[in-house]
Amino acid sequence: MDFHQAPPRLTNTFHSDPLLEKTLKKRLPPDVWTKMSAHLKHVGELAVTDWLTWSQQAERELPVHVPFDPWGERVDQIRMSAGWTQLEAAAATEGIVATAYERNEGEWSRVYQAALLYLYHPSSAFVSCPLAMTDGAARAIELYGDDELKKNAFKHLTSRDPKTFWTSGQWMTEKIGGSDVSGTETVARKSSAQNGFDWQLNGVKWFTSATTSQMAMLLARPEGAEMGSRGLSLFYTELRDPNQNLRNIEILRLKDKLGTKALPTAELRLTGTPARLVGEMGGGVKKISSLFNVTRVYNSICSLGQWRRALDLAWAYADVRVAFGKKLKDLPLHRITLKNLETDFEKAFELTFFVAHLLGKDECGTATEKERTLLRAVTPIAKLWTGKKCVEACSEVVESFGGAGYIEDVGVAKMLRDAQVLSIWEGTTNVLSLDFLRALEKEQAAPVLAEYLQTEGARYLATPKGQAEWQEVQSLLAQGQKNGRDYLESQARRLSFLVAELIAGARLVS
Ligand code: MFK
Repeated sequence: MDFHQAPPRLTNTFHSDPLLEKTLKKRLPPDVWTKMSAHLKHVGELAVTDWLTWSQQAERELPVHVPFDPWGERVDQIRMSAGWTQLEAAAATEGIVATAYERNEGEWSRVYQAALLYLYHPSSAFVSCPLAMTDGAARAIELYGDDELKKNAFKHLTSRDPKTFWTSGQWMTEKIGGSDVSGTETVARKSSAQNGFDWQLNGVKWFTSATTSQMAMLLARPEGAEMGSRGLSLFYTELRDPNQNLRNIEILRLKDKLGTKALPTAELRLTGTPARLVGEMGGGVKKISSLFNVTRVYNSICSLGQWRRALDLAWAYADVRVAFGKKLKDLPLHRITLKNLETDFEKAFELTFFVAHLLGKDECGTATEKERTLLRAVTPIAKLWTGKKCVEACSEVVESFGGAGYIEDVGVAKMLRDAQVLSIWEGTTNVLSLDFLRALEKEQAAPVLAEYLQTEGARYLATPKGQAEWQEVQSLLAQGQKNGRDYLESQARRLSFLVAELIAGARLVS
């Protein structure tokens, strides 16, 4: 009889994840954990049933750009699958963004949200991307928006009702630069409109993820403003009029990407697009950093979720695949290979949920000055470390399936392609390493990190690994002082990785 391989099967991803329960139960107040765990069980079930089905549909029925109607009228529609739409609605219903702003769990609200997102992301076909920008936009409005934005857009972004829920885009990248936005060519011209949208934008935005969103936050240079990034301001626009026609925006094309194919990423031309200024004129990069610091936390959580799913599949396969007379999970080298990925995963988990808690404390006003500095410094290193490690883990998981891993319809090859974006968007590994240096220099984060490690992390620093990492950090900083800025920059990635390992190690043994 023909041999048929049993496929790897997923079960409720809350129940199959003892680390999630163990870690959060240890750290959270019992009443918060009781409420949260009931919700997470429900969400863990959705992740292997409806959400999985919808995400598979969204991956099969990819976005289509329809530039013209049959009669030559420019329409610029993006057709999305029903699966994508259902996943967006589910995100609203489960409160994936709302949880962070209702703040019913006080400073733990972001941890609650992080756990929801962690379970949602791997079955979301990257609807998690618009959610990240939606959340970031809500934060930027909370900090800088006027009453109108707070009364209107903010309510939509944080709604639990799919009918009123909006997602937001974040348009920074232009042809001239993605990491370096100083050359931004989009120009904002004052208009005489009386409805608050008293600016018109002209320019091309080169990568705009989730172009189906209802609104966007973007950078543009008001006419006459200085060149360089200091001359940029933050703007808000609503993409469509009440008839669902784009407001002076042309969709030039959808991007043909390595992964995240279900996510509509487009090039846009703005041709007098009506916009509102957010906050005072100028300081656009500073203002939008409140948005991208949130999306960077999302990126860490989604890296973690993606990594967990890859490992779940690898273990499930190791449980059904037999080679050399044993299940793969009983082959010592196979087993240790997967276990090593779990060790790094535990560290990434600790680091990510630590950042989520700091963010929640900051937003609820319970963070101390030192905790705010820690948040500023740890956000970029958590993002860069989890993003990079997730790619490594997904690659290893593809290999753990042998030749089957390389075959498209098995599904893990897609996970590797998708993972690659996690170390690129929202700041590449190098850009974030330099952002970590920015935090050390501008916010004087080094003594705060040192104090944290020497107190909360004392047990880890006493281990040979912790000691070696700490000594190397001190030596790099000392050499940086001696050899100058270029040297320090050349070591920024190493420094960031070491500090990520140190904080994660400290959390793991605390
Ligand atoms: C699944 C998860 C989903 C994730 C969603 C994905 C959707 C992706 C779609 C995208 O939009 S991807 C594009 C994202 N683009 C980036 O992340 C930009 C990457 N480049 C950087 O981060 C550069 O470092 C930066 C653009 C910020 C450099 O700009 P500048 O103007 O040359 O930096 P400068 O002069 O050092 O900083 C200007 C101000 O911002 C300073 O404040 P002051 O005005 O008070 O002096 C900085 O301190 C502040 N600043 C910069 N980065 C900051 C920050 N403040 C807080 N946090 C930060 N991270």
